[in-house]
Amino acid sequence: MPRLYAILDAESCARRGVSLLETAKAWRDAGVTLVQYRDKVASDASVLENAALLRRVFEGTDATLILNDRVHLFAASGFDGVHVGQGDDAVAPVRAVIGPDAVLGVSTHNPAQVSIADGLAVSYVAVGPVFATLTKLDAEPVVGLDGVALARSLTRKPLVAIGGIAAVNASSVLEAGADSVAVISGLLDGDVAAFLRIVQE
Ligand code: TZP
Ligand code: MG
Repeated sequence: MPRLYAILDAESCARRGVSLLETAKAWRDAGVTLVQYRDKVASDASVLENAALLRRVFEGTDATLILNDRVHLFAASGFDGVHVGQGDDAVAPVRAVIGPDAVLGVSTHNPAQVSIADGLAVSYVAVGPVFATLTKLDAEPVVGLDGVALARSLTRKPLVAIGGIAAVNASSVLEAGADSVAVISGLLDGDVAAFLRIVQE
């Protein structure tokens, strides 16, 4: 699994006045190979429209494209997988909808949720928020680096850490046991190429 899991969050882009597609192109050009498209507010039609444009941006690369929620749009999106949270559809029915080969990720926020996710048909387990974040206003309490290490001890599935991760702390998160760092603000407010270099060191 790539060490950088870039989350292209429509609201975060809009808040900064940057274009979703131009951001995607910059990430592609920098060598990002795992991208989640997250859009909590747009209509299904506009999510599908953006999904098609994003597919085109990454055409010819080996990038993996993941849709946040909107499981019902998975087939039409042409993406490689979906990511669901604890409050979203339960994992088993999602797996049934998307099929055995699609990537499926689930968010967890505490050890009990990690252990449960470990026994489910998910491709990876996300844990967080690791650090405080302004991106998700309803985020659960921070789990810290200790929470990442504990999650690591509870699952052998690929572990993705999320929440408040930036170039300055990404290495510590990987050292705590994460296979990959999922990042929203840290990529929009920083240098993507530099971020990639840091996590690949
Ligand atoms: N889930 C837990 S924290 C978070 C999500 C979606 C937001 C992460 O955003 P950022 O800007 O990388 O802290
Ligand atoms: Mg969700």
